[in-house]
Amino acid sequence: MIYPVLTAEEAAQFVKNGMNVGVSGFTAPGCPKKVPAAIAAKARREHEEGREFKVNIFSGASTNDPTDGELSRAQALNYRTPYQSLGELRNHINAGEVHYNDRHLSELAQEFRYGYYGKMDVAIVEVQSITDDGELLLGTAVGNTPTWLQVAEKVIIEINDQLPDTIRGLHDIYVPLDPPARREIPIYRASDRAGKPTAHVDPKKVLGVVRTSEPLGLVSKFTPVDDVTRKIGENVCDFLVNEMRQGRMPKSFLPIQSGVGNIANAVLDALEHSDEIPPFEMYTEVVQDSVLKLLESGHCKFASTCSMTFSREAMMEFFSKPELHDKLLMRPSEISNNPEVIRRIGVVSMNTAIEADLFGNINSSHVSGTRLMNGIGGSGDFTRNAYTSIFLCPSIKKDDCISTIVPMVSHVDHTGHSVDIIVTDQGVADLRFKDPIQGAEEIIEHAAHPVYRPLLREYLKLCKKNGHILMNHDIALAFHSTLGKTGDMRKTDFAQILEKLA
Ligand code: 0RQ
Repeated sequence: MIYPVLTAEEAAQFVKNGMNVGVSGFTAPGCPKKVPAAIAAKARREHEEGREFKVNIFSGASTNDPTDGELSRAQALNYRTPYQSLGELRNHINAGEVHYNDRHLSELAQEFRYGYYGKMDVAIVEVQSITDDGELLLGTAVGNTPTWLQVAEKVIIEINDQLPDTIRGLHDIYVPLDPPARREIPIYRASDRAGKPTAHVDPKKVLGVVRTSEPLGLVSKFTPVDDVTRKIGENVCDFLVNEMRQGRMPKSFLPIQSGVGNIANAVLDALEHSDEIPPFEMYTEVVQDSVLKLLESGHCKFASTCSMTFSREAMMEFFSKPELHDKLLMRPSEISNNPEVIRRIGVVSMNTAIEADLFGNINSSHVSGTRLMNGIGGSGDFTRNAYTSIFLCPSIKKDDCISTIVPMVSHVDHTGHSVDIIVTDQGVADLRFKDPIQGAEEIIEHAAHPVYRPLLREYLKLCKKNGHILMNHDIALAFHSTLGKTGDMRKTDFAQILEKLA
């Protein structure tokens, strides 16, 4: 091997205060595991000696504890984009200590190539192997790595010896040309391969290789399906079956995008157990253990993804079953979440909302409109371009104190124009072929919890009928202000608020 072998500490010495640093991976899989923590340790030393040390981190999506965790604990993050989901980093962002820019995941790579962020100083990339002429076999996620390898001035490689040879062939690396030279992306089915099985880097840019031996996969956090999530899953399944019966969904079905977490698991579980949903493909950004089960049972014929977000056990199982390996491809986020492909192949999107309002607007990212939870992730990429866009959430939270259906969302991530269906444990609100007022009535009757329906109906009555959309500026956010003051949205008293203002 022509590249110098470095310790993580030696590699971290190349990273200086204020640098733009790209990291491989998408969610925890595929992220570098040793160098980011060594950068955090360097930051601590610099701070102790009274020197500034912060970096800007560009990733595929959320990362891992050595990256977002260690760097935020070391106060070493200045700017972070496009997504995060780690509690400690979230706290630093909400305290105003880290500049976080929540972006559509499909767009960051091209935005970097367009020059929006200046130069990328260093990329840190986990791989299975690298050849002397710069062919890289990537790990268990792709993220924005192919673009980082193109744009970064220098590259640090982590070779993880736990990544098996059998990962070869699971990647589809395709980077579009930029406008005005861009052509169509040649993917016409979820299973089409558009690019090459390996990524490439100019060997002259490689500062060195750090050898690691880090376990693959996540420590299991099994969240069992409960009564509420089971009901949401069943409602989604009934909706999709009806779409097929009505001829709005082809009998052969369409590819599915599904987010992460227990609601997504419950939906996939319901689809698996339906007698009427045929085997389907997935065109999605992350696959978790439930998808491995579907691939094994044949209910999922193929999964196109950006990341294998499997538990350790599921990861071992996947690599021990070569017969599954031609049923999965990992692509760069710019392709796994690509609007052109999503619209062409007719992806049915399913994402979880924090809250939805009576006009179909969705808040995916900011609790009570201010506190960042995670970010929009890929939900916007899929929602805006889906064949049918579905949002899912329990109708109430925290023992009835929170209604997820509110008069007006406290923060907007997806506007009602992009949202077709809202599913809760109460039912399915179908916003298609309705004007905003008809949509609001549909949402109250079919998605809101019965405890909150009278309040929501009262809100509509208190809106002045002076336009296309109903709105009462004085009480539109009263659910949220009441939650803030009393901890219980049920205590919302519209009449009292209006009386005080009168
Ligand atoms: O607070 O932790 O203090 O109890 O917010 O709520 O119900 O645990 O959230 O794990 O189901 O995730 C939307 C965040 C849902 C997720 C979201 C409070 C609640 C709790 C978290 P506590 P839950 P879930 C695919 C596409 C955006 C990204 C996306 C997400 C905490 O699905 O990040 O779609 N989505 N990506 O109590 C006040 C409300 C609230 C509320 C929740 N209405 N009002 N507080 N909370 N709703 C994946 C990728 O892109 C990788």
